[in-house]
Amino acid sequence: MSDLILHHYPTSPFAEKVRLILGHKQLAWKSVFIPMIMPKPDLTALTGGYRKTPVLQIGADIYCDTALICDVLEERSNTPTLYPHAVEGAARIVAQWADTALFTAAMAYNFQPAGVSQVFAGVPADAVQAFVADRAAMRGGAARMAPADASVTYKRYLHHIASLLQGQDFLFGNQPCVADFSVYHPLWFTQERTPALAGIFHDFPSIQAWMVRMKAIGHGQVGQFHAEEALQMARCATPVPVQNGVFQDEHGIALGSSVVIAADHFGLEPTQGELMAATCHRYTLRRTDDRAGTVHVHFPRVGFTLKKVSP
Ligand SMILES: N[C@@H](CCC(=O)N[C@@H](CS)C(=O)NCC(=O)O)C(=O)O
Repeated sequence: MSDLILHHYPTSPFAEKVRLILGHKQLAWKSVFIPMIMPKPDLTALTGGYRKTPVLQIGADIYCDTALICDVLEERSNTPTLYPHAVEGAARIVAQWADTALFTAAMAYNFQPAGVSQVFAGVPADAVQAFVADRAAMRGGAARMAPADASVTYKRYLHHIASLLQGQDFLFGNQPCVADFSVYHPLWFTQERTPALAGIFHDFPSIQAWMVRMKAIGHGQVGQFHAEEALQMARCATPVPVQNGVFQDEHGIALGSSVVIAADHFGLEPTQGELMAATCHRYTLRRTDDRAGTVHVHFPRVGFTLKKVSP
């Protein structure tokens, strides 16, 4: 029985990134569906506040953000690898660009009126309003990029992606790496959720062919699971002990301090706990919850802020 539990919902692009990586690595996993908007009481019982999608749970260890989830899945199985040695730096940088700049432009393009009417077809008006308000709050009230600007930007980015695909099946060679999964997920949303807008791909046959290859990877072996079962798994498990000698102090905050970690943009819900580790890659907090028991919640360092809680 697999111990990998993905908390996600079907239409989440970032979740699609991880689902395909699980398929690519042929890792069996359990699927727990979470709500698309707040409140998400079962998820935040595990994370302590972080609410974004997806979250990976392994027993009493909770991994936030897909950049970290990719590293954890690579540690679990490095064949096939997400980080081919010769291109690792470039692949990570393209992945980070895709998860931020490309995602922002693509989703602003996808959420123009023709896309919105497809995404919300058949959804009651009050649920649409609740979704719009939830995402506006996550953006701190900032408007999305205007559709015309998003369209121009998305097209320029598609040109860059097409140039990477010249003469090869995937962005950095003939096997997919982390960059392929990050670039694919915003385009997947356009293709699958807002097909009225998928004409943007017509001028890019190499991208269309690559998307067919990416989709064919599939989601691997998945079993359905319930949030209550996931919480019970956390309660019954013990977090993996953190390794010694992993402390890289950049903030002047000692291990054992009470701290708060939050994303540095879009969805700033904080998680509070005891700082257990701060490696060059990740932070680990320990926290105890009535429903989840004692868990370790892990975040990547890049993209997150760390602050000491004043006594
Ligand atoms: N940097 C995060 C971004 C995750 C993200 O923004 N996910 C979107 C869904 S695709 C989200 O959380 N939306 C709000 C929600 O699901 O509550 C990651 O890589 O995991």
